[in-house]
Amino acid sequence: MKRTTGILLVLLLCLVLGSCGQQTDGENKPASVVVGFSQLGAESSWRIANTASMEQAAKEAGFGLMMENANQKQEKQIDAIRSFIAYQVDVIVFSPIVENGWDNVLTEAKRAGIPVILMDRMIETSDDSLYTSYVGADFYAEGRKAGEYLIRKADAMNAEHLNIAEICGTKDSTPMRDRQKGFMDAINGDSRFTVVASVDGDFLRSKGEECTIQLLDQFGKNGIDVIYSHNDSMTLGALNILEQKGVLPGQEILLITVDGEKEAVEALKAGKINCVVQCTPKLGPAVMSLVKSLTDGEHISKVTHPEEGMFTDFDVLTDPSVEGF
Ligand code: GZL
Repeated sequence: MKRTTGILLVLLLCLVLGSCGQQTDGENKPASVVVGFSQLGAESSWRIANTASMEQAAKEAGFGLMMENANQKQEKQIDAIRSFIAYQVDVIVFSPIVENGWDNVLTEAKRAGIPVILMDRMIETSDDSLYTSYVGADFYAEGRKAGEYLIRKADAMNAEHLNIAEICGTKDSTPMRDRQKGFMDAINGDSRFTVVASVDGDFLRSKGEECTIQLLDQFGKNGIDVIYSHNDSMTLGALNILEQKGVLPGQEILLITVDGEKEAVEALKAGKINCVVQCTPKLGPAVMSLVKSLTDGEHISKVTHPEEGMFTDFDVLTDPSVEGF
C-alpha cells in the first residue's frame, strides 16, 4: 500500500518533472529493488559514459532505475531526490554537481529511511550520516599525478622555468577542488613553476575553447608553457584553438589532462597531449554491488575508490593497454 501511494505521487511528479525511469527488471517484471538516480547532466564524454555504466549495471542487476538528468542544475537534483523519497525508492544514488547545499534534502531522505550513495562526487557536510557510502575517484591523487608528471617532464626538458595556465572544472565541485589542490601541492616549492592563471572552464569543451582564446590573448603563445586542464572535454577544446592559432600542442605548449576518453588518448599518441590522468566513468557495477549489499542488509564500506592510472609521453604508446574509454 505504501509504495502504491508513492507510485501515485511520483507519477504526478513525473508529469511535473517530465521524466521517469523503468521500474521493471531486465525481464520486464516489477523490480524487487528500485534505485532513484539523479545524474547531474551530460556535459562531457565522461558523464555520458558514466550514465551508460549506471544504466547497464542496473539492468544486469535486475534493479529498477528511475533516472533524472538535472542538466547541470542543483535545484533539479534536489527536486529529483524529493521525488525519489515520495516514490519510496529503496536506495538513492546521485552525483552532486557541487559540494554544498545538500543537508536539507538528505535529512529528508534519512527521515524517510532511504539510504543515499554518493556516486562520482562528494558533498561537504558536518553530518556524514546523511550518506551511506561514496563511490568515486580520489581526485586529490589525480591532481598529484598530474603535478608529479610535470616535475618529471621539466627534469627531462632541463627546463629552467615554466608558466602554467590552469583550466578548472565546475566551480565548487569535488573534482575541481581536489584536482587543483593535488596538482598545486605536488609542484609547490619548485621554483621552476609559476601558475599564471586559473580560469573556469566548467568541464565544457566550448568553455575550454573560450578559456584558451582568453589565455592566448592575455599572455601570448610565448607566455604559456603548460596548460593543466581538469578534464578532456576542456583540453580538446583548448587543443582545437591552439591548432587554429598555429601553436603546436604538446610541443610549444604542453597539455596535461584528466579523464582518459578515447579522443584524448589518441591525441596523446599523436603527440598533441603529453599526459592523460585516468578517471574511470564506469562506476555502475560498484554502485549496484553496494545497492545489492544494502538491500540484503549487509554492512557496506563508507568509501570506494576505483583503481586508476595515467598515460604519458614517457610510455610506450603503442602498447594495447594504452586506450581510452
Ligand atoms: C569526475 C567527473 C568529472 C569529469 C568530467 O569524476 O565528476 O565531471 O572529470 C565530468 O569530465 O564533467
